[in-house]
Amino acid sequence: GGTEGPNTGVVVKARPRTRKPSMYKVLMLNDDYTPMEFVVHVLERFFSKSREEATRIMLHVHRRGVGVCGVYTYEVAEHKVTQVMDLARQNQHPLQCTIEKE
Ligand code: TYC
Repeated sequence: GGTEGPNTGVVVKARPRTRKPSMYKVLMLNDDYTPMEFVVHVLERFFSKSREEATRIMLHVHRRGVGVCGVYTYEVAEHKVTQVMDLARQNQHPLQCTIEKE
């Protein structure tokens, strides 16, 4: 603050502390029917992954059952899930996506 001690004429700006938002993982779940190429497309389109990274994540989910697509604030994570589920439904794929707090 600028009010304590002898007045130096120096004004020190208050720096209000901000809170970091909670972050949320968007998880992709494996299933037996969604084509691998569709999952790669989803990861490229909605999670801005390169073809190589998207393929790596898809294969991880295929082998392990679940994988992280990305980490976002709640609103963004929720929007990603909605976009993925909408496109999957339109294409009649059972692909499931969910959110988990970090
Ligand atoms: N297991 C699917 C198949 O063999 C591929 C797949 C991968 C599906 C990842 C969903 O999140 C998924 N066609």
